[in-house]
Amino acid sequence: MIGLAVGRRRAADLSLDELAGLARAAGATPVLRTLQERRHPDPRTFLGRGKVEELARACDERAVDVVVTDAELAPGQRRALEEALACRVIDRTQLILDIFARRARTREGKLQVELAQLRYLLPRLVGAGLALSRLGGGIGTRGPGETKLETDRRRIRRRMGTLGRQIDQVRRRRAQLRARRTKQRLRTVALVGYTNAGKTTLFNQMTGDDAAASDALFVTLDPLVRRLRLPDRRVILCSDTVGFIDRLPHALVAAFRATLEEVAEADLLLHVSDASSPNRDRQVEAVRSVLTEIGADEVPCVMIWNKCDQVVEAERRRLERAEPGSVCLSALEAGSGPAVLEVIEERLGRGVPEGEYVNGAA
Ligand SMILES: Nc1nc2c(ncn2[C@@H]2O[C@H](COP(=O)(O)OP(=O)(O)OP(=O)(O)O)[C@@H](O)[C@H]2O)c(=O)[nH]1
Ligand SMILES: [Mg+2]
Repeated sequence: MIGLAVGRRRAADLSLDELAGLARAAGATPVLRTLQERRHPDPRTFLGRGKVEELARACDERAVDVVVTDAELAPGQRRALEEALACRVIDRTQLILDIFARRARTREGKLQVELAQLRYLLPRLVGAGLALSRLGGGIGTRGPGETKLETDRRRIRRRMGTLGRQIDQVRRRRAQLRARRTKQRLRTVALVGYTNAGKTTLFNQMTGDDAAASDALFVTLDPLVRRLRLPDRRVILCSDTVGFIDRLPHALVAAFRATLEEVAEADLLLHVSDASSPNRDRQVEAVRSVLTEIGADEVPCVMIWNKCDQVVEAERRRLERAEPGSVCLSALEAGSGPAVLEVIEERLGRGVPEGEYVNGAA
């Protein structure tokens, strides 16, 4: 893992912690970590020369396969670093794309990830170094990153066109489903939030589902929708979806538009945030900026401060004051599901038309 503290050291440090989490999610074991404070990245080698030499020795000693940089590298910098370090060099964006490629299960998910990878690759084809041409296992080599790279741009563009059309079909199908729901007058609530905030854990508490939740980044990729019944007997739809991250690669946001449109068209968002994270404020900001990017910033939103079992009482009170209408809870506790349903009921408004009550099992 290498990072460059151009601004505040602590922020760069936390960002490297997150990068290590991402590397683990991609199946790698982080063994080394380098942070250099500099006013500007070195135009040729990103890190300063002395630092590069030091790192080269360390990489050799620890038999490092891949070096991950927290910032995006210019193609020339990547090539120079790969030569100096004698190993593959990838950046944070590629690492995230790699995790998505590993985790995608549905056809839709796979199409979206492949499109995102190609979008990322296309402008970087010229001057692509070892990372893009070398075959082999390990992280950063999945999907279109491995075999198709010797092919020309035209072929990639053609493939992007095909993928785009297939994803459009998926979008149309989703839009039809949404239209049907609107006709049934079912309201939708979407859980959004930073990756690992506890969205799926809360979703399970609310719906009685047992979707996979775990202490790894980007566990959920494909959206999950369930019907559930509010205390006033109204039936609504609740969706759990892919988590956001700081500097979420734009290529991914663009490719996941079909998935993210669900969020933009929801009646209410529950923004689940890990209140115990040292990075909490930055995470909240990152989620808000993705919501804006996908056109969901106008959707009514309730802040859910999760993991409050890890937060002292005074801090909980401060959080609730800072965000009017927000709720502190712990999704690990069984009471959190019903508590959130009460909040939803209140926010969706009482006194809804008869048609919104659906009989039968939720
Ligand atoms: N201490 C504590 N841990 C929690 C709480 N809620 C969730 N967790 C843990 O946080 C981790 C992440 O939970 P998930 O529900 O998978 O998070 P997510 O937001 O769905 O994450 P992704 O799908 O990966 O984006 C798991 O290890 C949960 O057990 C909580 O209230 N308190
Ligand atoms: Mg999840």
